[in-house]
Amino acid sequence: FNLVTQPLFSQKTIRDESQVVSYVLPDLLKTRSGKMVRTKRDWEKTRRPELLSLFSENVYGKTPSEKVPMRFVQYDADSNALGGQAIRKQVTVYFGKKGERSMDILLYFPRNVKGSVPVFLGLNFAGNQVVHQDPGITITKRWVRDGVAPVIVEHRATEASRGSQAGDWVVEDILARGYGLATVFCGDLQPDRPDSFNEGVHSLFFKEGQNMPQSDEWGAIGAWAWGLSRAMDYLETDKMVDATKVAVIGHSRLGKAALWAGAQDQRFAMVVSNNSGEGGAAITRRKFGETIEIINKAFPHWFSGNYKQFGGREDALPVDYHELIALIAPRPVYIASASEDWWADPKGEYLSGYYASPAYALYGSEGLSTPELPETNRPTGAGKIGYHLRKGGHTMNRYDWQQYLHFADKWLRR
Ligand code: GTR
Repeated sequence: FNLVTQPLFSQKTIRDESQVVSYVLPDLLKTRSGKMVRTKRDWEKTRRPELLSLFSENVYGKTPSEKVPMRFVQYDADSNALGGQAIRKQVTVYFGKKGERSMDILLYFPRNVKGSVPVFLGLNFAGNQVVHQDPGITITKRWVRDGVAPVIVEHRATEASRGSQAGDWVVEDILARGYGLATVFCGDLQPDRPDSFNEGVHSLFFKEGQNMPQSDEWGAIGAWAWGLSRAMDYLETDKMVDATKVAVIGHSRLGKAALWAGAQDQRFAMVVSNNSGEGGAAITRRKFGETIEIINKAFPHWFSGNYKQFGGREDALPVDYHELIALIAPRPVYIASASEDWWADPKGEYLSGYYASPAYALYGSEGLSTPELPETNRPTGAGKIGYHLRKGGHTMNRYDWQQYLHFADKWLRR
């Protein structure tokens, strides 16, 4: 299934490499005060926290640090799911003193594996029921954005939406390789529209009388990333999960959220960005495909208010997205693009991995060694940064998962 990713505005966008004008990236290893980072200690003490706050203040908005009360209620268990291949659980996580907000986590574990397993955790676009036909999955009753999945009627998921994005998740393949899968509907955290800040987790943190985030506070991507960390809080309590081996994954807008979650929360042992594009893995100074101006107009609620200042002024942004990838160091990160997905700027996604490599080098880890984009369907990266350019369009599919599982075998299993 392909999400529609056509430009919504007539603003000129670049879709031809020859039109990319030269740009200067912020120096990954130079602090704001002009000092060069030479050791992992400098990185961890100075530059990493500095980059995290620059991304918070200028891009995604600040994630609240206060803890909210949480309660986990498992309401479903099937030890013989998916024709006997899986154990399924569903857990509601209630947030707030009175459980004012909640999210449902759907979990599958391979039935034939003893002990705890590594898990892939990712948000989905239209309710947990889209990931598999399994009749046991609760269909979300929440508001769903138009265009993000088939068979959504008047913003509600229908019975026919069950399994409608199974091709993005390939649950059986994941289980067969000995991994578990955990997924949450992003709309449980914040519905994907600009006027929904009162309906999502933002409202748990609003001050008296507040109903919108301040310009330096988090947007929807921040809330989705926060939800991934709260799902991690749950995973740490589940004996079937090896919480030291959780890979956070996401496609497109939810790939942006996965990267931001992985950057902030070092409990995630691996991060996967599938076609995350602008505001995700892509170098924004290239202005290729989607730009800051376009994304802020189309999705004003995704980023902080402050990010709006950088529309058409990419060079003024104190960070670029290689620094987001670097925040994941030294943990393994996989970035994937698709050959027809020019809107997400495949080359810019690749380059952010390449330019993040010096942060990995501080740990003696290898990143990407050449600025040349590899050919289609030739996964690359012998070190902790993996990359492939899949042939085809903007989606996540079995080919992508095969590479992620392989990469996870290599880095999470050893
Ligand atoms: C597009 C948007 C992209 C990407 C995509 C998606 O419309 O321009 O940034 O996030 O949606 O989520 O599929």
